[in-house]
Parts: sequence; structure tokens; C-alpha cells
Amino acid sequence: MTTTQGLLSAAILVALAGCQNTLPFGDGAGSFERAKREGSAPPALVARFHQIDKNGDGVIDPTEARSDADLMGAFGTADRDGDRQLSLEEFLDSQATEAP
Ligand SMILES: [Ca+2]
Ligand SMILES: [Ca+2]
Repeated sequence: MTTTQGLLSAAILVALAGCQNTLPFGDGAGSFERAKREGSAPPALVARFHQIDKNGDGVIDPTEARSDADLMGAFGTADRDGDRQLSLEEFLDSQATEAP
């Protein structure tokens, strides 16, 4: 019986190890964020972002946001990390939640 139990324990350990390798722990959200930035972002929104980002540094600061009344109003909530700048990701998120 002890041999069977030992084999069972080993099988469980192998199964657990397999799960740890195959489960996308913590990577799921990251992949989603990457896809949103690089692939599935609506081209019109990306174009609008670059239009508002006048100095082309890849972020929208409050001065640039002032050219867009809607964005200026949503700036506080859109700026999720609170650095007073909107990255493309933050901009896309704010537009996504704002859309009807
Ligand atoms: Ca800028
Ligand atoms: Ca920010």
C-alpha cells in the first residue's frame, strides 16, 4: 500500500508542477495589455492620440489634453497611475469606457 501511496503522491506532484508550467499566472493581463497596445487598438483612436500628443513624446500631458475638452474632463480618471500624463494605454482605456 505504501508503494501505491508513494506513486500517487508522485503523480500529484507531477500534476501540480504541470499546472504551474501551463497556467498563464500573471501573464494573462500582461498579454492582454500588450495586445491592446500593439494590435487591437482602433486605428482612429491611436491616430487621435498622436494628434493630441503634439510634442510626440508618446504621452499626453495636461497642456496637450487642453486641446480636447472631453479628454481634459476625463483626464483625472484616465490617468490611472497619477503621473499627470496619459500613456497610449491609459488614453485607449478612457476612450473605451467612455464610448456608448
Ligand atoms: Ca506629449
Ligand atoms: Ca499616467
